[in-house]
Amino acid sequence: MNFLNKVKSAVGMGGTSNAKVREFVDESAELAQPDRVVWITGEKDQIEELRKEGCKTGELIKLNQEKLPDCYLHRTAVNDVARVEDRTYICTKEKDAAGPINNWMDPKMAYELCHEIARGKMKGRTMYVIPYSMGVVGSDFAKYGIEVTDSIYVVLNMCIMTRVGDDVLEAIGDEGDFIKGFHAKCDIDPEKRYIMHFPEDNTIISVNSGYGGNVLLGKKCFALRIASYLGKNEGWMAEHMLILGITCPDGTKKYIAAAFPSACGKTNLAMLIPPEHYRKLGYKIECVGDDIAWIRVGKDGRLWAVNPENGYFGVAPGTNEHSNFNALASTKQGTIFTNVALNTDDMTVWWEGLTPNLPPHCIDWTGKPWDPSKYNKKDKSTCAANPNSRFTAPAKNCPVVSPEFDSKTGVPLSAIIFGGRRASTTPLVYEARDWNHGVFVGSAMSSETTAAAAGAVGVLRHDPMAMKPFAGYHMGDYFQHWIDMGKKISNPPKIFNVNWFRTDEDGNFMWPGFGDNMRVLEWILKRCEAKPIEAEETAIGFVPKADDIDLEDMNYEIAPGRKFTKADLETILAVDKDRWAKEADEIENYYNTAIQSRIPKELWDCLETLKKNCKD
Ligand code: SAT
Ligand code: MN
Repeated sequence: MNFLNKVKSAVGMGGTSNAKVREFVDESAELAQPDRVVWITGEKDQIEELRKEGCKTGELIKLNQEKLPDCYLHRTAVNDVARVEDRTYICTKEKDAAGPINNWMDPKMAYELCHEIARGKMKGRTMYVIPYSMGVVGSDFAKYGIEVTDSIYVVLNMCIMTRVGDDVLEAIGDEGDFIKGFHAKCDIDPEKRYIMHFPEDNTIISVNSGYGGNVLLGKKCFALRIASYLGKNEGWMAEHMLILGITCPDGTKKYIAAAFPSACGKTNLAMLIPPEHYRKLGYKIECVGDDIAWIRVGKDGRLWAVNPENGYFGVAPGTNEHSNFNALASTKQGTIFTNVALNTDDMTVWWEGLTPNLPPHCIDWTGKPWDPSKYNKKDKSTCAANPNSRFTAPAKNCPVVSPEFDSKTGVPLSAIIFGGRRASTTPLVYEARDWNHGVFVGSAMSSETTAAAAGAVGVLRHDPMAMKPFAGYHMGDYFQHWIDMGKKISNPPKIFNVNWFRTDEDGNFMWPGFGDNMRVLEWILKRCEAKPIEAEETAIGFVPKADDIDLEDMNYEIAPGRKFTKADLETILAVDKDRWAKEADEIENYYNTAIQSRIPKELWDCLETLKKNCKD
C-alpha cells in the first residue's frame, strides 16, 4: 500500500485483505494519481450521493421524478457514441493467438502506451473502485471483476448492469482471482482512445472514452472477450446471445438462446409479447437475458445458460409501447438514458419512434435545441436522439423477467438461434441438420452493420455467431471450440437461423418482426419436440412448410394497402440455389481470406455439402 496512503482521502477500503485486489487498486491509483479513492458498495445512500454529485458536475440531468423516478440523462461527447472496433485490441504474447480478425498489440507495448496516456489523468479527481460480479454471486457460473474508473456515469451504470457490492469482495475472498479493469476518461481524445484486453493477464484497460460498450468493462470486454477466452480454456462458452423462456399451452417451459449482432433486435425478441391468438392459446415469453449468455454442459448432457448481467443496455430509438412494451416499461424507474433527447416540457425523454408525434420542445442528444420541423427520417443528422442512444435499466424492472433470472444453475436450452440482417438470400427460418452443421451456419453469418459500432451503417459484413467484435481469441479456434463443445453434449439443442429483415424490391420489410416472431418460435419449438413436425429438406437445411407457420390474425401490411399473404410467406421461405451457390463461394472466400488456416475440417465438409446441394 504505497500510493493509497498518500491520497487526500479514501472512503472505505473495501474491507478486503485480498493482496491482489489491494495491489491492483494501489497500482491504478499510483498511475492515475486521483485525489480521492472511493470504494463502491452499491448501497442506496452511496448511489444517491453519486447521482447528486453527477448532477453537480453536469454528467447527469435529473429527470421528472414523478414520471421517471430515479431516472437520469447523460450525454457523451459527440465523438464518443459507439463501440470503436478499430481501436479495440486483443493483446496476447503471440499475435497468432488473437487471430486475423482481431486487432493485436504486443502486451508490453499496449501497457506502456496506455500507462503513458493515463498517467496522472485522475489528478484532482476521484477514482472509484467497483467490485462486481458477472452472474449470481457465489454461483458456479459467477466470475468477479474490479473496475476502477474516474466516471460517475460508469459507476452508476455498473451498479445497474452488474451485481455490485461488498458481497463480491467476500466471494473473491483473500486469495481469489478477479478480472482487473482500469478505465480513465482522460481527455476523451478519439486519437488516443484504446480498449485493450489482456486475456493472459485477466486485465482490461480502457482510455479516452465514456461510451457504454467501451467503458462498462463487465459487459463486452469481460463477459464476452475475456470470458470467451476463459471459456475456451475451461470448457464453457461465452456468447452474444439473449435467453428467453417460453411457456407452452401445456404448461411446459422451454428455453432458447439467440445470437444477433448489436442493434438487430435481441432486446425485442427477448421480451416479446405473443400476438393475441397465441396468448389465448397459453403461450407466454419470459426474459432471462437480452445480450449475453454464459453456457455450460449440465450433468444431464444438455447445455445450461445464465445471463451474467443484471440490467439491459438497450437501443432506445424504435422502442415504443407497441414494438417493445416490456423494454419501455423497464425504463420507467432507476434508469440512465444516454444520448436520447430531453423533452423540456416535462423533463422526460424522447427518441425517434417513441411516439408518432414529435414533441415541440426538445434538447437534442448533443445538448442543442431541436427543431422538429426540420426532422427528416432519412437524415440522421436531423434526429433528436442519437441512433445508438441507449437506456440502462435494471433487469428486475422488466414485467416479464424470468423467475429463473437469478437462478444459480441457469436454464436448459432446447434451441439456439442465429440471425442477422439480410435483405435477401437467407430465408425467414431454417434448421441446421445437426450440431456441426449448426456451427457452420453460425460461422457463415453475415449482417448489415448498425449504429452500435462506429463506422458506416448498412454494409454487409461477416459476423460469425454475432461474435466478430467480441471473440477474445482466434476465430478459427473459436469455431473449433464450438465443434469440441458439441462432442461433450449428449443432448444438444437444435440450431436454427432466422432472418426478420428480408425486403422486397422497394426496400419494404416483408416480415413484421416483433411479436409476430412468435410464429417462427412456435415452429422452432415444434421442431425440438421428441416427434418434430415435418419440414422441407433443402440445400441449406430444414425449412418450414408454409402451412406450418401459423398466420392467424396476422395483420401486416408490407406497404400501405399491401397485406402480407401466404404467397409472401412462401417467398421468404424459399431457398434460391443460385443465390446460395454464390453465398457458398462468399463463405469460402471469407474462410480463406479472413480466418485463414484454422477452419475446422467439419466446417469445410459442411461447405462442400452446401456447394454440392446447390448444384444438384
Ligand atoms: O455498446 S455495447 O457494446 O454495450 C452494446 C452493443 O453494441 O451490443
Ligand atoms: Mn450486444
